[in-house]
Amino acid sequence: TRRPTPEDKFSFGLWTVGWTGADPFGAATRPALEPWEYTERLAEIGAWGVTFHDNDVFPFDADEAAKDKILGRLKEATDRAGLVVEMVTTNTFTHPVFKDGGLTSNDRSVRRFGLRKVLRAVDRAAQMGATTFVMWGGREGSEYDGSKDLYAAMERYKEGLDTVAGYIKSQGYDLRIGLEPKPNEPRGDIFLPTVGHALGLIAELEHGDIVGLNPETGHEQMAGLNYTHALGQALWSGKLFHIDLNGQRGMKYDQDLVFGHGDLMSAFFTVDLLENGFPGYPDGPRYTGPRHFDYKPSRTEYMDGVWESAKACMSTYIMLAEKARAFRADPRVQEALEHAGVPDLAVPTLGEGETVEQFLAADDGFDPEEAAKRDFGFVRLQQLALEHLIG
Ligand code: 3MF
Ligand code: MG
Ligand code: MG
Ligand code: MG
Repeated sequence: TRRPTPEDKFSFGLWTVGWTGADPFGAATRPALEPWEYTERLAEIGAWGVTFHDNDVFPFDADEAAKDKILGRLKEATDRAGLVVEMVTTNTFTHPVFKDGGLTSNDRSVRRFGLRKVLRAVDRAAQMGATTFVMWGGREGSEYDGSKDLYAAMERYKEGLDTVAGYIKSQGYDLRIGLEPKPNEPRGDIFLPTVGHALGLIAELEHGDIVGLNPETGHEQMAGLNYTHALGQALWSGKLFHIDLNGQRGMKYDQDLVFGHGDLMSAFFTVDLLENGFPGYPDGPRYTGPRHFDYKPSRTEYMDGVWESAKACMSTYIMLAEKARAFRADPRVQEALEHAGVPDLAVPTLGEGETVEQFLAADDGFDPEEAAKRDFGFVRLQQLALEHLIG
């Protein structure tokens, strides 16, 4: 595979390569490096950007002077390495104070503290030149349904998001918010469990125009859902602001495997959508943002494995992009797509100017028994995709 270049727009969370392997059952298996040590290496292996949580780089209790110092040093390092800080996010899940949530804790004093923490991180995101501010509400949720007034929880979530989005506008920051849905873990059930739920809440916001999504591969798949479909609907809604690519094998804990090391066929069509867009809409919505990885180098690996796994994410993406291009260009595939009726789905069901009355009165001479005999050839199409994928 060719080497990644900045044009690929690959980016990594500092918490990904920076994960030391500490999990609920075991201690860290690797040392922690300084933030600038990670950024230097990421630039060397061909990344274009980095992202971080406030507390990936400065401690929870850092004062403003300490934040200035550490962020200044990080900015220097990323500038020197030619890296973009494309996204910044807030950690409202690690500290015990957030055990019942940040924006939706039952404790109002915690909500006020949490919202301030988010707003301060927004300032820092703008200062670092980020254009996306991700909000993953990992502790917003419950284990026990009696513990939450679900109406109030949505009210508070909306209040929190509108406050943050309104603040971004009032400060004139060039930032958009990306909500990151996840069905569960660490809470038994997390609010905004899927892309669809998040789209529903965004539609109710006052400042929803700058609020969109940051869907993660594994998060949708943990709920048994189709990540590519989630991306498709978010794009259609004009809400695909950012992505978290990784790998997940089935409905279990959040595995954060290397991109492609989970459901490979699904990863192929994810990349196909990101690179080639919607086949019937060449001028339709396209995702042009960062190819951002939110994965974890497995705990079994030491430092070599950290960099090998980061390279693997990028090279998998590059290989899949090449294969997806070849798939779309293959005359056999074009023929199979025609046969499958894929282009026909882009044709409106009613005729141009056809009224519902005309439509009801029209006789199409349609024979459902004959139409039911159609062989769509979807399996052949899928097999061609598989041939390209493993060929
Ligand atoms: C958890 C996640 C998060 C989010 C991050 C915001 C720690 O499963 O995916 O990573 O991605 O908080 O980007
Ligand atoms: Mg995750
Ligand atoms: Mg994950
Ligand atoms: Mg994520």
